[in-house]
Amino acid sequence: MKVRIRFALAALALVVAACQGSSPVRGTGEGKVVSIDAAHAEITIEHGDIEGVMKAMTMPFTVSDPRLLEGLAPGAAIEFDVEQRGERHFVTAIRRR
Ligand SMILES: [Cu+2]
Repeated sequence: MKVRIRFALAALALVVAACQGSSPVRGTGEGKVVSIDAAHAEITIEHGDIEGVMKAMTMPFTVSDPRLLEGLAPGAAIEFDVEQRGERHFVTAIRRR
């Protein structure tokens, strides 16, 4: 049992190291604003394929700066830059289409 836990911790440390060591993956997507949660600096976007980052889906993103959400409303067509850091995705720029 102890050996198994130690192995699991070692594997986890490797994954964490791999995530921190790699530079962030970036991409640009197009989509539609589904909802905005300014209090949590979060925007949910229905987006198309983002080459090198992810397939088409609807999902929430954290914005790197809450001011990016100013003047946006559900239904707005946007183009956005996304940055993947480890398991998390951040929107770093939003442009209206
Ligand atoms: Cu997505």
